[in-house]
Formats: sequence, C-alpha cells, structure tokens
Amino acid sequence: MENRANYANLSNLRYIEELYNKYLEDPSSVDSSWQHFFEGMSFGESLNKVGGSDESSADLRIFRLIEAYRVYGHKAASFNPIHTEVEKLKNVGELNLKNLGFSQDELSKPFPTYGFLKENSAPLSVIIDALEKTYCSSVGFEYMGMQTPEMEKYFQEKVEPFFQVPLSREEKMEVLYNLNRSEALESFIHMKYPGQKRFSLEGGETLIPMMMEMIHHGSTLGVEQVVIGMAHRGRLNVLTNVLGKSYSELFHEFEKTYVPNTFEGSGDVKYHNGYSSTIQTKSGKNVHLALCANPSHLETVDPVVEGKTRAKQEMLFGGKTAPIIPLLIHGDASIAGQGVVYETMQLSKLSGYQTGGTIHIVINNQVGFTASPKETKSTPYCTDIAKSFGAPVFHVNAEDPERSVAAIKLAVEVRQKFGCDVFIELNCYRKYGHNESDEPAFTQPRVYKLIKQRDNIRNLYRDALIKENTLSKKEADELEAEFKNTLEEALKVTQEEVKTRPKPPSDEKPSLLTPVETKLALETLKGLAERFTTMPEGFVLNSKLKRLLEDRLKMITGDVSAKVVDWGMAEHLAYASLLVEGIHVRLSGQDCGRGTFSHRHAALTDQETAKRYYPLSHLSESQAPFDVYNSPLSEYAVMGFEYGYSLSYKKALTLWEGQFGDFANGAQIIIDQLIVSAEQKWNRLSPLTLLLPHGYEGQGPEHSSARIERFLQLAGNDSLYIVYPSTPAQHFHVLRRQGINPLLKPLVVFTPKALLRYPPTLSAPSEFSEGEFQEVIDDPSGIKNAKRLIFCSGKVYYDLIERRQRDDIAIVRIEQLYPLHTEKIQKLIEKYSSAKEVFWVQEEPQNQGAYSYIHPHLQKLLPEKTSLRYVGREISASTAAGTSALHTKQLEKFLKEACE
Ligand SMILES: Cc1ncc(C[n+]2csc(CCOP(=O)(O)OP(=O)(O)O)c2C)c(N)n1
Repeated sequence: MENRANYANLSNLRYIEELYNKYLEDPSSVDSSWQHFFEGMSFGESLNKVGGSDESSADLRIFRLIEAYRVYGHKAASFNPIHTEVEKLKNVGELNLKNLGFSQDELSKPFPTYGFLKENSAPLSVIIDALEKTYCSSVGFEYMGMQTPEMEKYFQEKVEPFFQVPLSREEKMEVLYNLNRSEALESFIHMKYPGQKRFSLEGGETLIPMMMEMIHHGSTLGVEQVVIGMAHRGRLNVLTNVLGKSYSELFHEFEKTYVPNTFEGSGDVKYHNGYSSTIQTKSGKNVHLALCANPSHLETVDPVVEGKTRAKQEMLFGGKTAPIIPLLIHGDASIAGQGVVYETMQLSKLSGYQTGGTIHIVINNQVGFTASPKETKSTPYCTDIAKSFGAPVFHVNAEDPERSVAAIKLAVEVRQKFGCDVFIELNCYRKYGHNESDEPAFTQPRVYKLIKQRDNIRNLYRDALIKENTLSKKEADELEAEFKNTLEEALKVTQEEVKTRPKPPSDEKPSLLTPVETKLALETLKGLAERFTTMPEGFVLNSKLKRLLEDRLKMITGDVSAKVVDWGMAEHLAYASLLVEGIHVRLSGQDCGRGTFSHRHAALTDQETAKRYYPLSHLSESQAPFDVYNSPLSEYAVMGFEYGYSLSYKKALTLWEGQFGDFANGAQIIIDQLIVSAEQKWNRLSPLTLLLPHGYEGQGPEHSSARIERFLQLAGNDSLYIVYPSTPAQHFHVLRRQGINPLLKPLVVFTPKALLRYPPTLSAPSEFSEGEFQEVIDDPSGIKNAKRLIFCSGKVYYDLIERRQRDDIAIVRIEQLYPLHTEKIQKLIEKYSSAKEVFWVQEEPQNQGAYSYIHPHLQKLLPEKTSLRYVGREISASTAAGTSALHTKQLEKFLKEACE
C-alpha cells in the first residue's frame, strides 16, 4: 500500500489520480491516510477539473501543507523546557514552504482552508500560523498513519485548530493547587530530611495535575479503577498527592528509627512500596487506585500491571475493559532501553492478555542516572516504541501544565473510544542528580547550568495566573502557606507517633506442610472425564485425537487399580475438578493449548473449520471459566502478566508454563524480584504456578534443566512450594492442592517430558480417589534390612529402579523439595536404619540440581556416623551433555555407582 508520508515528494497529479480511482473502486485498497484525504476533501471535484488548473493545484498544495503539519508538526513543536543538545531541529524539511510547492510571494494570497479554519479561505500566512499554533506549540502530536482513519479524524476534530484548552478559573486553580502540593512536598522533605533519597519529581511536577485530571476526567467516561505501575522517580509524590497516603505515614518512613511493622517481613525501601485507595472525584464518583509495588528493576512492573488489570476486568466487570485503566509511568531511559516494554506491548491486542489500552506517561527528564539521551536510545524519541503498535503520542511541555492536562484528558478519551495504548511524553528536567545527594554537574554540566536558571513550574504557573488576573498574589501566598502548614502538622504527628507506635502481634504462621484434602470420588472423576472427552455434534476431530480422548476416558472408567492414568489425563482431571468447584483455571505459555510435547490437548481444532473447542469449558453450567492461551514468544512479560493476574484473581489456579523449563530464566527478574520475594518485601501474596519441564534425556544443554538449584537457593521464609512429582496422581494432587489451598503461595512444579509417555510412571484411578499429595514417597517394594538408602527426586527414580538388581537398596523419592517434610524423611531414615550407606542420587551435575541444597538438611537428619554420599554427574559449567552418546555414558556411570 502507498503511504501518504511519500506525499511530500510527489510531483504529479497522475499518481494521485490513480490512487483516487483505486479508492473509488475499493476504499480499503489505499492507505488509510489517503482514504481520509479522499473522503474529507473536495478532491474528486478538483480532479474533475484537472489539466493542471491553478485551482486544483492550489487545492492539492494546501492539502499537502495541512497534511505535512499533521504528520510532521511535532518535529517543530517546542515541548522541551530546557534547550539542550536534544532540542529538535527547528528547520524541518517536511514543513519547508518551498518543498511544499509554495513561494514566499504567495503568503498573502488567499487559499481555501478545507475546514481547517472556520473561514472558507484565508491568506496562506494565516493558514500556516494556525497550523503552527496547532501542531508546533508546546504539544507535539503523533497520530497520523496509525491505520485507523476514524482515530485520525477524531484527533483532528479535537485539536484543530489551535488545540484550544480553555479552562475555567476553578480548573486553573486546581492545576495550581496540584502543582503546589507536588512542589511543596518535595521541598519540604528536602529541608526536613536532607540527603535522604526520595527521587524527587522536581522539574516534572506537572505529573501530579495530569494524573489527577486523568482520574477525574476518566471517571466521567466510565473509569472506576486505575491500576498504576511506576518507578522511583516521583513515587512519593504520587503516593501522597494522588493516592492519598498520609503525609505523616510517609514522613514516618523517613525517620531514622523506622522499622516496617505492618506485617512480618523484611519490608522494602519507601519508593518501592505499593498502595491502594479510593478517592472521590469532582463528579462525585469513586475511583479505586492501586499502585503496584515494584522492584528497582525498571519496567518489570509493566506486565504485572497489565495482568492485574486484566484479572480485575474479568472478575469485576465480566471482561469489560472500559472501567479499569492501566497506567504506566516510565522514565525516558528505561522505556527506551528495557525489552520488557516491547514484550508487554506485544500482549496489548491479544485476546488472552489485552486490557483495552494502557495510558503511558513517560517522564522525560532527558537523563538516565548519568547518561544523556544520545547514549540511551537509537530512536528520535524515547517513545518511539509506540509507533510499532499504532499508539498515538503526545509530546507535552511540563512547563505548560494546562496543555499537559488537556493532553491527558484527550489521551483518556482516545483510550476509552478506541481501546488502544496512548503515550504522553512529559518533557521536563531533573532538578537534582539521580538522587538528591548526587552531583549532576559531574556529567551534565551544560544542562545543569540551564536547569539552575529555571524557576519551578509552580512559580511559573502561579505568576502566569497572577498576570492574567486569575488570582492575586495574596491568594497565591495563602495557598502555599496553607499547604506548608498541613505538612508541618503531619510531621508533628509523625514524630509523636514514632515514639508510641506499637508492633502488631505476630500471628502464628500456618504451616505449608498441613495436608490439604485433594482426593475425589471415582464417580465424580468419571463424570468429569465423560464431559471433557465428549465432542459437540458435528465437530470434526483429528482421528488421532479422537482416539486419545477415547483412551483418556478408558483410563478412569476401567479397573481402579490398573496403572493406566497418564499425565495429560491427570492434569485434565485436576483442572476439571477445580472448575466445577468454582475455581477459575487460567493457563498461559508458549503452545500450551496443545502442549509442547503434544500431551495436553486442552484446545481442540475442528479439522474442517479450524474452529477451536475447549473441552474443559463445557463441564457444567455453573463451572468457573477455563482459559488456556498460547502466549507470544516471551517469558519475561508473560510470566509477569500471569504473576500480576494471580495477585488479583485469588480464586483461581493461574499457571504459566515454560516451553522447556530453562526458558524460565528469560523471566528471571519476575522470579527473583516478585514471585519468590514479594511476600517478604511487600506482603503481596501470589498463588502463581510455574510448570517447568525438566529432565535429562540426551537432548543437549538447552532442553534438560529447569534449574532446580536456582529455585531452591531462592526459597526461604516458606515463600513458595517447589515440587518434582514423579507420578500423574501426584501431579493431580499437587495441582488441586494449589487450587484450593487457603495458603496463597507460589508453586514451582518440575514437569515431565519423555516421562509423559513412560508406562512405569502411570497411576491407578484409586490413587486419585484416595490420599493426597505426598511430600515424600517411600520405596513401594517393601524392602527389609536395607544396606543402602537412596534419596532422589523426580525422573532419576525410574532410571534407578530399572537398574536396581539388589533387594537391599531402598529408594525414597522426595517429591516436595521445599519446604522439606523433615518429619517424614526422618521416619524413613529410622525405618531403614540398617542402611549404612546413604546416597543422594541426581541426574544433574553436582553443582546443579537439588544436591547443594539438600545435603545439609539430610545430613542433619542422619545418624552421627553416617555421611551422605553424592552420586551423579560431575561438576559442570554446562547443564548437560551435547550428544546423546555422552549423556548415556554419564548416566551409566553414576547408575552403576548407585546400584551395584
Ligand atoms: C533494569 C534496571 N537496570 C538498571 C537500573 C539502575 N538505574 C536506576 S535508575 C536508572 C536510570 C533511569 O533513568 P530513567 O528511566 O530516565 O528515569 P529517571 O531516573 O531519569 O527518572 C538506572 C540505570 C535499574 N533500576 N533497573
């Protein structure tokens, strides 16, 4: 398709005429911007008069001029409050009069305005002036060429001409009030707590009136909640001045004696903590605000916000997206640098992950720690990622708070109307160094010379209002004094409270080892199986899958003690039973509908219509929703999204599956900073489940290890469950336990690959109708007088039993690696007290797998003179052998040692 951006280079009408003829035949055959042109202008009429008459060429040139400003006007806009090396080139070729086919002599000649101005015709200079004021003022717009003519039209109706934003006195006072609060809070803390890190917003105070207006205006457009993600910069200001956290609470956190005492945990620095509140808007509506806790890792919170938003939209509004807006506040360096921003945006239009459009505010203070923009991005704007996803961008100048506020109002309208992401680049500066004790002039001397000369935004705006007689100097002074007084009062309260604040009583912590009843009557299981193995009338199922479903049904309807139930069936039974108990099940990951190993088939495809059918969605009228989504090829954002989802949707089994377990390390930040530690840091509970295929099968270093050792090293404070089930029944029980467990803890499951089809692993139906998840499994062969006791976990158990020739070796499986059920282990050690040799056998190299973790635990339980011996692969930097032959050789070696 032809793009209208080429238009500036066009020199003949024939080309446009051709496009016009194409358009007449089929409007969608030409680029959307051309559609808009042909629709909106008297182009047809002018073409009819073609022959190069003056009138028609004037028509085209003017159109070209207007279009040039719409597309490129932002390049000449003055939204940078400090003039640095990043300042825009004012001489924008695309807007050059000569390049657009005009001569200087024509400036005073009248031209048609085509509705851009209310006059039908105006001198060229007047048209250009209006275009400059609209598109090249303190706001630059990027909205053209987004493939949606409706949105372009909408923008034009809203901003043309002059992007007028007349505010009432009351509205102006409100902007001033919010700027005042924003500025005064920072300078107050600066004075009272000198040298303490706060990541001041100064230079970008306009953020606060913008956010407030977004909430107020949003509420008139049906917004009931805003889920917010942001980094350190300005966070304390947002927490208090937007979310309403009390100033005294904040000051309390600055006190030297401060120890977090609202929950048992390590706590976190004040600019990482989350908060939620409900505020009443000007129109009298309530809006709930949730600021997500986030780690220092910039942009990590983005997918979390999206997942949390999506969960709330589903839970509270039946999936409607209009009532809840996700708001992400970025820094210019982080949005440009962090890949997770792209990964998160890639989710924005996918049916399983979309949230109806995110508002992004980028605080562009033109520096990232010490790095200048030219060192942090290869794109002209730090917001250029928006273009990949057709998201319009407003570039606003923080020193023009009125237009910044107008821009965010329009941004919310666009989001509500078109369901797309919208970006606002808040161009500002950073008054101090990266933090307040940092000297910025070491690295940015020229810029900071300019910054030092700037008066603060509140003062600039206040003076402008005084000048235009909106308020008097006396009123302004009173406003400032009143707010300072509020802060002084809050500080007094803090200092008094610090002395008296009691520590809350610490509750008895429930044990993760408390059994959870997960068994189900066989009749129930059979009933469920019948339903999820029955296809709707007329559904053309692949013949192999037809057989698979028939086999699945037979697994549960046959002999109760026959070991026939496989992993895929066990998983289906777990999900189905939870669903009918009202627990929502959501599974996402690459190719998880079918399953990487073709083992799941939770999404079936009609062989003629290619329509999808989800058997687990057709169990009963009253069942909870079942969702399985093949995710895009991302780990970081998708796992972050599911984590966020699990934070809000508590009555759900939320699962993320890795294609192979090792790919989870693409989301290592989500694991380290959130899944494992969020409860300790922020008292945030997530029952997210990670399914991580693991097992050494000679497939090379990259498909073998889910890095058991890493998860075990991260575990502490009962922060999660880590299991490696060895049978389908165990898999069933642990998934059910996770679905109904009142303890909300993440669960990591190391899942099978080749074992999926390995008959010795199969379970009997009776194992589903009896018992529960077993943290430790005793040797089932009833060995007496054991000489050797082997502890192991997971797949290697089957290698060991296959190889074991002796009847004096007992093999015990540790199915739950964290938290360890030491009492059960102790009992088995006592049972096999005749064993003088105790081995830990694993297939992973010695520096990997569970060995380093488990060694001290087991050793402590063993009799004094017995040492735990390691049997397995040698220490290796690589996870596994690169060839099948080497793999087998290594396996043989350690199996021999273990079993002979
Ligand atoms: C993923 C990640 N890498 C590095 C850092 C260290 N760091 C903290 S702030 C910062 C600069 C951020 O610049 P910008 O995004 O422009 O935000 P600003 O601080 O200027 O508001 C860096 C590199 C971090 N917090 N997170």
